[in-house]
Amino acid sequence: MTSGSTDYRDSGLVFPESFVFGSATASYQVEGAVREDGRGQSIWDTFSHTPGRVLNGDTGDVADDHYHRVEEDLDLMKRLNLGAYRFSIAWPRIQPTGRGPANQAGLDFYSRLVDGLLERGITPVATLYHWDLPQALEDEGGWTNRETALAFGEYARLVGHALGDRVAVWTTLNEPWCAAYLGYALGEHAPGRTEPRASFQAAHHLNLAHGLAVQALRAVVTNDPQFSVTLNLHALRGDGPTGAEAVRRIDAIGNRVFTGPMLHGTYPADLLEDTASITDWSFVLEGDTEIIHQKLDVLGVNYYSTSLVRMRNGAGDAGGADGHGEFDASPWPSADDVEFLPQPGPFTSMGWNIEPSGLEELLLAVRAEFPEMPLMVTENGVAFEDVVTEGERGRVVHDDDRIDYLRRHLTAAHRALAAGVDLRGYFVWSLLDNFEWSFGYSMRFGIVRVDFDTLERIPKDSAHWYAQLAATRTIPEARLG
Ligand code: IFM
Repeated sequence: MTSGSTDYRDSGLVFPESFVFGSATASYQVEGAVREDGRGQSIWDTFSHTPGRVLNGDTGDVADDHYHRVEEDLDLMKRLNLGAYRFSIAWPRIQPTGRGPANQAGLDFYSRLVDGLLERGITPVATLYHWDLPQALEDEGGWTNRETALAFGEYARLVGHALGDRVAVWTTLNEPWCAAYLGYALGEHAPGRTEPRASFQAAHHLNLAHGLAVQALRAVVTNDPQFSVTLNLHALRGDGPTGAEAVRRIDAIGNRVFTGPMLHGTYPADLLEDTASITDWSFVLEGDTEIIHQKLDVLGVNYYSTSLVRMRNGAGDAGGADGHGEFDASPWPSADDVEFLPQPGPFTSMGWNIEPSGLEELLLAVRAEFPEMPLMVTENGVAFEDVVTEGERGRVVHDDDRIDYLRRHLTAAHRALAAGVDLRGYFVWSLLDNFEWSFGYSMRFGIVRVDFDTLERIPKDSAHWYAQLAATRTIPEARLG
């Protein structure tokens, strides 16, 4: 495992007083209770109940049953010394069909959650969209339909009105890259569509939804919150003489398609050129980029691994002239001529390479492009095959590999801080083992194990380790059982 140069300690490092240590989850991944208290159907209900879409036919019907166990989970967060909790709000709990008046029971659930956090001294960080689009909106085109962005603005207003006196940080979208490209181009995520042109339309409407949501929230909140978005920015490395061109191409489709309009107020010219064979971007209407370009207080960055890219030998036209069906479905529409190379291990259970220095590189790169923007690592964590053993005081999980992963990544974050990055916090993904999208319950990212038969929570060793870090702001020396 590498973590950059070796002259930097990876334990005993102290984070600044104001640095926030939190943990994150998302509604569909943990809540369950999908048919309760007026919740409508989401695209993930439909997708997970469609045979063949999710490993083992798993669904989020029960998940971690967090909806019913919220008090227990809040107490757990307190015991783990979390300074902040990043959760997402299920749009279909608030508006079962994505339109119309708010469902009070849905608002009440999140209101209780926010109050419970505040009572325990934990800062609420709320995400409006972590992929559970109301199915009724998908039936009208989903994110390919501009109306969805407008509806999102209204949803933001309703939520902001109810919780806008207590939420400290509002995040509009989580990882719009996944929503647009995994959902509408690769088809591995809900709604499972494989339409390259539609995925760019979805990306734009997600951007527009972000801008409209910030505007709506700003108009109704009564406290003084921070506004943000969370992006899974791709940490790209180029291989060989064509590496730089390949990095530019993927950076445009994967990163700058979002940061361009959100933070610079314009779509990058090279993105529009690269994708011209698929779309003319005529769905970007006059005034849209002004709406998308809202002042943000902090940018959320999710980081898990790096990608190594180069141009394919003798590559032809990218993505096919009409953008339909000439190539296998890909999450990189218009970039079939870019090759993603295998990377050296070690790997996580997801098959992702473990490369902590990529986090440092990414934070430095974001700082270089947006020097004034405070940053937060809103997700970082790892799925490994945990082993449960019987300890003196019950069942335990000695997940030294996860502790090692977290320690190395926190060290990388600390290096970025030391290099002058305005990094405000770190959220471990995830608080609980949960529904890992198309992998179902086969991937365990939690620092707390969930027994999916009994729903019992078992803090893993990494949870104790993280609790010590959160309490002392100092990277602990060794594993704590
Ligand atoms: O579980 C997901 C999360 O929902 C979004 N970011 C990546 C995580 C791990 O795949």
